[in-house]
Amino acid sequence: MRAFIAIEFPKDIQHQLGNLAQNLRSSGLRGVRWVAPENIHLTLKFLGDIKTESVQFLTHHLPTIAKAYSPFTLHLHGLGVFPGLRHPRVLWVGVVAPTPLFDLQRDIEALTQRLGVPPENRPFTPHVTLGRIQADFGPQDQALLETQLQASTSIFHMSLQVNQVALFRSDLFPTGARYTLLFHADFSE
Ligand code: 2AM
Repeated sequence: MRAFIAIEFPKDIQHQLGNLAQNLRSSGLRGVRWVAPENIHLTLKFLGDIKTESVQFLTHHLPTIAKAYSPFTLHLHGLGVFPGLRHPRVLWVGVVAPTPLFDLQRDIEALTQRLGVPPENRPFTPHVTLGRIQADFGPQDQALLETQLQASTSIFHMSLQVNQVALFRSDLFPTGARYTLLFHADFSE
């Protein structure tokens, strides 16, 4: 099954981020495949296709990793694009995170390497994907996006408390991906 490890977002944050995407859409930005609000999350590790035994391994080991952490706060602030404004592919909301998020991601990376999941070849850059740029994204959209990115640092700021990490299954459909929560692994209180 196709799976990934992520920080699940509360409904109200997903809703606010969905509204943010809706505002960008209403400003006339076209050529973006928007992430459905209920799918908005922070990816820690994309696993690709994994076996049922690997899910069992994660069910056993992820809680041990999670227990070593205490709850922390994430701040969501500003918009950006990967890999850069000249050829944007992913439109994201920035994440300002404390050191434990990076430690957690590193621990998860080490755990999943034991399953044979290939390591990331780029440093972890926490972000929340809002939309993916499509082939019909034109020069007008490019100009509009540039303006929106410049304005974005002052338009919103959200915070959320993180106290668990989750394994999700991802099923791909012509209408888009559907994510199913497999389990949460809780931090220590
Ligand atoms: P993203 O948040 O950086 O876009 C679930 O599919 C998540 O896994 C996506 O939100 C995406 O993270 C990440 N993902 C999907 N396909 C991927 C791939 N081929 N390589 C790396 N990460 C991927």
